[in-house]
Amino acid sequence: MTDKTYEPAAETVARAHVNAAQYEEMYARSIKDPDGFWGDEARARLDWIKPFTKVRNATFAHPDVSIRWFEDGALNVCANCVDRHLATRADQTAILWESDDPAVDAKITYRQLHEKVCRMANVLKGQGVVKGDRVVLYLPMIPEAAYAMLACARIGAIHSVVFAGFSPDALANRINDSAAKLLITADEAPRGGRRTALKANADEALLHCSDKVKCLVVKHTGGQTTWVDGRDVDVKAEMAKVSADCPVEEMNAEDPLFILYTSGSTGRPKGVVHTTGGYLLHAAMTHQLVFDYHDGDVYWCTADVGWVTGHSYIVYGPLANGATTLMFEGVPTYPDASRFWRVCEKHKVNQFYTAPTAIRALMGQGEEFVEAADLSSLRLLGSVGEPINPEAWLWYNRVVGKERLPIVDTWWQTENGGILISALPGAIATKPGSATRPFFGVEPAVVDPQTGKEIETVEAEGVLCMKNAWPGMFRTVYGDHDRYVSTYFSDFKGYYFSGDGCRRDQDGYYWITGRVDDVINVSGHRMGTAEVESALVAHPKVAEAAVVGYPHDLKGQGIYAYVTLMAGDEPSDELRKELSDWVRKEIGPIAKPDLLQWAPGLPKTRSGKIMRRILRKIAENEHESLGDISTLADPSVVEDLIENRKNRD
Ligand code: 6R9
Repeated sequence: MTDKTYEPAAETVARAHVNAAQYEEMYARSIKDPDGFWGDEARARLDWIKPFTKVRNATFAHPDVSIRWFEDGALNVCANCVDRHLATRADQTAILWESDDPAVDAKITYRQLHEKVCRMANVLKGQGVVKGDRVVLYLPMIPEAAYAMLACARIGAIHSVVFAGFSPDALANRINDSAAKLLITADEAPRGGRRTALKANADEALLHCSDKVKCLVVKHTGGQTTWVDGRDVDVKAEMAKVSADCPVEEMNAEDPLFILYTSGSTGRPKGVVHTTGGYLLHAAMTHQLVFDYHDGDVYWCTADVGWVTGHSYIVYGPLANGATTLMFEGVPTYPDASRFWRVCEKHKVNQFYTAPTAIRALMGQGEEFVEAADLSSLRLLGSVGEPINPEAWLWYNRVVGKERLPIVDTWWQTENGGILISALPGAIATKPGSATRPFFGVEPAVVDPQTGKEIETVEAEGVLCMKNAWPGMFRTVYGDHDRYVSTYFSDFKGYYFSGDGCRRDQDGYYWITGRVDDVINVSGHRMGTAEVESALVAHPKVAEAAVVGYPHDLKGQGIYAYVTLMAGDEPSDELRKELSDWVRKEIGPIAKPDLLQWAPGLPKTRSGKIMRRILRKIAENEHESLGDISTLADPSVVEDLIENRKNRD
């Protein structure tokens, strides 16, 4: 079933920016002559303040990894996303905002966007923010989130967006790690008819930060908040007072644009650093070609700006292309499961980009919610965040796409900046569950994890690596370049290691099989098992904890926690709830264990290493195939874990 190939429809091919022959030709050039290829693209797609003379200066060679693109060029991201469109499309909608409340929406034209961004930039300057300073954003999905990102870019400040679902502790860690000067938040974040008290969370976070950190507050719902005089600033009121003119800062192509924290297999989340020129080029080009965006289209990516998808495909890519980008504050199931489709109908959406977890959730609600809406404006469907299972793909294709729309399953990561493997709608036939083929300039390698050698045959199975630098890739881990090198460039020397497993089929198509490290993907959100473990062991009653993923019908993967209590503490349902709430408080609701098993002991090797392979098998209810357990220090603990396992599906 999954090997069936879907050829693009004739109308898709006719409209597409790139057809099959052009894809082959452009791809070949991008690999053979990357300097020529990317130099041309960068000149054609971006406005430069100072033209570059050098395209690429990059090496993956261990341990001196260093990546630079267009390094002697200068430009400004905000000027490229806003100012340069004023001459031709000042009155076109830039941001189409759909509130959580289905009765409320707003259209912000490029002219208005320019004014708002300049005002916001002047407010930041007024607070002493200068080029190179870090600014943390903790905001709902409101236009002010885009204004704030672009305002930072305009004056050369580095933004770090923290997903509004993260806890005060997680927020404080990110403010402190990046030594941010300022936090921008809102009173409340409405989602699905409920409100999260963002400002109250921010207040709590700021107790753990330097008292020099200022807090700009967007009064969005008007909900009650406490106010700290001298620290808190009403942004909208300040924006009304300051000038609507703000010059753009000339930025070197390699100056940082933003930091985005993401989970890895060890330790605290890493601050992934993206820079100016290469990132914007990659975001803009992939947005145009992968989604086949044309002038006048209405494009909707349902991600949150707290994740990289929101950065590249709600804000930077679309706005660089002068697009109309839809920004949605709500959730797919509020007021009911037809919301996505109602929004597509209401705003005549042409490209719709969402995550498999949302598709699976909506699949379960029944087709009538989709049928109720007129989806005739749609021309393309996209998927991102996790492998899309063929059932979800086929439903998306049949029920939403009416078997006439191309589906682009886009594989990429926070670290990558933009899409690396995906179909181009008019050029590449699709297969349900495969991300298909690499984007221009992207050279994947399937590497044998045992030998570390690249598998050269077309059909291959192993771990997914990249052989060469692409413009949008991250340049470092904030404040810790050694961690950059050791996490991504050391296991397989000479390659970028993605952390994903994959298979390449006889047609050269890539099938991503999921993470091979201790990262789990819960509803498209990346979570390090180590992060959840360290939250659990921080609880005074927990002696030890081990966390693994297990297959979950809706979320893709669920969080399964094994917990050993301190001597003298007894398991109880109250304690189970207490631990769950504890993790929620430490990290955020997305990290709450779905299943929590009391473990009198954990399976360990004689050297004391937890055998996660065994814990994963038990969590997956695959305890029949545990493999060799004779090397365990105490094999009897396994019996108890199997007997009391929580997943019996
Ligand atoms: C953009 C984004 C990255 C991880 C990645 C992989 C998984 C993302 C996927 C996919 C299969 C796809 N992933 N897209 N797996 N097919 N189309 O999601 O970034 O949050 O950093 O997650 O997500 O496992 O390694 P990020």
